[in-house]
Amino acid sequence: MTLDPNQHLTFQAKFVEATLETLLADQALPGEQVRPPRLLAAMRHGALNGGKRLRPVLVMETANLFGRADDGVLHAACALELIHCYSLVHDDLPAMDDDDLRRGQPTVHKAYDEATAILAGDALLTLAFDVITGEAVHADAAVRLRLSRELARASGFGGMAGGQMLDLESEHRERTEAEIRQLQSMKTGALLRYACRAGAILADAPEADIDRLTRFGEVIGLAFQLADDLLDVEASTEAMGKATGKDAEAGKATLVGLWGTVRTRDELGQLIREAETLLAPYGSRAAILSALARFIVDRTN
Ligand code: GRG
Repeated sequence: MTLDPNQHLTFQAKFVEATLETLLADQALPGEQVRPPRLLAAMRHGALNGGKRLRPVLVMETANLFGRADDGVLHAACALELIHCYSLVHDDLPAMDDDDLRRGQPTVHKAYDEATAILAGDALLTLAFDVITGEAVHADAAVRLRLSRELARASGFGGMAGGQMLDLESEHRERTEAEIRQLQSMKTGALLRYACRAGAILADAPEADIDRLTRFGEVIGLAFQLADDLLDVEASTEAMGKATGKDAEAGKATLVGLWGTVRTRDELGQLIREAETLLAPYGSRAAILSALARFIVDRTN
């Protein structure tokens, strides 16, 4: 195992890809009738197109911190990635961000059509709940129920989808720092928070550790968003594999817009220090998680 977070992500992402492949096979499961080829192809386009797999790898590494690494963890991790992929497919639609490029490739509605992209997003979202409730995820049905409910709340109207609503309402409108923090902690932060929390729950960690990892997820969630806002201002479309400069174009208030890049980098430094303090009790066992937190801040796409 390597401590280079980039290489480690690439290594772990292969397991995520392989599991997503099997989940998105053309064979219908019991209770399903057929998986229509065009819908399946669009779902595969949205999910198997080279994402960094940061969220599932966070689930895997958090579970690993408490001694669990198996196929059930991988399935839970993939459930979260399916939700993330659905959100990107819908976010790219003309009615939302109207993007032609995602992960360096045509967005799903460009490669297929809008109706197919809407259905592909719906079906990825639904599949996530099929996967997270699978018996392999945890032997105890009560834990599977907890993970499922928390996933619904992280991604639904009080989480990611709600954050997207608040973000859409932000266009060409003044927002206070507290309002921006709130919408970002819902839109982007909720899934990253869930990733770290779910890993600890999957591994039956004590509640105090689940709380500690939840705070770690919140801290890296905010760091992820600040880094993303900086990249939107400073990085090229080629480096990002998607259009940049979109926030300013849409007149969206961001923390980088409020603070400027110098203060934003300073805040990022403080968040990384807090993340490291949270991981300190786990010593070298948390080296990968700590490296991933740094990667989030230093990433270039
Ligand atoms: C449509 C319900 C609904 C929600 C959309 C997350 C989101 C809400 C929209 C994405 C818009 C966006 C670009 C937000 C910035 C942060 C973000 C989620 C970036 C993409 O995540 P990465 O960098 O992407 O982890 P990869 O491609 O590596 O998976």
